[in-house]
Amino acid sequence: MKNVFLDKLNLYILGPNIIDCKSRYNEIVNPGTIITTPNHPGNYENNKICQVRIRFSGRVRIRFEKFDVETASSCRYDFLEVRDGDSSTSNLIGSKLCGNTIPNPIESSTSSMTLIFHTDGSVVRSGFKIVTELAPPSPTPSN
Ligand SMILES: [Ca+2]
Repeated sequence: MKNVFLDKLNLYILGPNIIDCKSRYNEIVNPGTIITTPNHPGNYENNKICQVRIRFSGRVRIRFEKFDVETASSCRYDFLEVRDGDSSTSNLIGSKLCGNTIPNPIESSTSSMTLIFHTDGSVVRSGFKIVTELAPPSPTPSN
């Protein structure tokens, strides 16, 4: 399996990158870096705010390989936020993510993306495993 091989290769070269739960938060600059929640595939911990910034030479795409985050309406307990830029206040892409359905890949509009993972005081799951990729350039608008 080509993807399995590449993932293993990247894991070997770059190492897994665990989303950082205390500031100053990590920054990822190498496409192919894998990001997981702490202790994945074991459960994450309660009461954490974790964050990582991804900054590439072009647009960022994240692809979810594993995703299991406490399910709640409006994802009000545990959630992952994907922000379109280099900070936790950049525009949110889509809505907060939770539950156990693998989300579709997400792309940034510029060369950076920020992930924020938040957990509340009870119920933990195995979290996520994300592969970072360089997205193709945006199609030029036609007019
Ligand atoms: Ca929880």
